[in-house]
Amino acid sequence: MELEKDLRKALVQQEFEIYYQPKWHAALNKLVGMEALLRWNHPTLGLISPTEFIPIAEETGFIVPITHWLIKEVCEQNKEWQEKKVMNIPVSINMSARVFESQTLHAKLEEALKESGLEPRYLELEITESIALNDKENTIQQLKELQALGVRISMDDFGTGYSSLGYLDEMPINILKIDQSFIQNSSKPTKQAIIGTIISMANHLNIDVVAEGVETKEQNDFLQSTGCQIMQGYYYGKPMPVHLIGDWMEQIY
Ligand code: G
Ligand code: G
Ligand code: MN
Ligand code: NA
Repeated sequence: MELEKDLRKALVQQEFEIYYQPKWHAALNKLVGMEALLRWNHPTLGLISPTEFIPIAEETGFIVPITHWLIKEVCEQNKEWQEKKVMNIPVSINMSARVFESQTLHAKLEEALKESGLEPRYLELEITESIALNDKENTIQQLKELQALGVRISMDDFGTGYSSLGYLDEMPINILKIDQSFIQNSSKPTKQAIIGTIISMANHLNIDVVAEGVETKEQNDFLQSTGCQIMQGYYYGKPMPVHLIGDWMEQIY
């Protein structure tokens, strides 16, 4: 397949770009994090969405070197933001199961942190519920080793997978991101009930909650009144390239 062939060369040809999407604390009214989201500037097809190329990268295994590159870039970028006093916040990276299972993740993280000089608490890993299903004990052990490095673990797209509520208690995670499908239907009483339950459970388990896909003031206000303070979504900011972040900050602060 054509895309697969091109994907093989994309890393060397420096066709990937990292966009960053803000996470905003509604009550404190300040930036509290960024999520790194991969973009592919294809030489002839233009900008290709990760929903198109991530599945191919996962099947072929290219996702492993791509993510290693991403980790290094994000650590360096975040360190630079700190040194230039642009911002002082954790940045998260999405982890495919394939990368998590590759057994090289721990070493790559350690290396990128050391070489960049970034403190580990400024790096977060977003995993999904699917990651843990195969071998739960092993997953728990691996997550603990990553946390021992000092990075924080976030459960992405929460509520869309197969995990039970008990799973949350067993998994060593620090942050839970409520999937945007709940947020975007949060005018519906049933979705409101689910969101409320997720937030209160997370609060009891001492897990931070982030709402994903917040697009409107109504959604923001409902989430805040239900006990969720950290918002991510178009209402606050879209994923953007590094050179546009300065403008966004001037406009929002
Ligand atoms: O930014 P959107 O930005 O279009 O991302 C689409 C999907 O691709 C999301 O599910 C997001 O988590 C995923 N994605 C974006 N960047 C990465 C990445 O670097 N690694 C992995 N595994 N998934 C990513
Ligand atoms: O799977 P993950 O949660 O990592 O993917 C995030 C995806 O959601 C990215 O594609 C990102 O561009 C998209 N996204 C972020 N905020 C919003 C939003 O407010 N509305 C919609 N529709 N998509 C969003
Ligand atoms: Mn994510
Ligand atoms: Na998500």
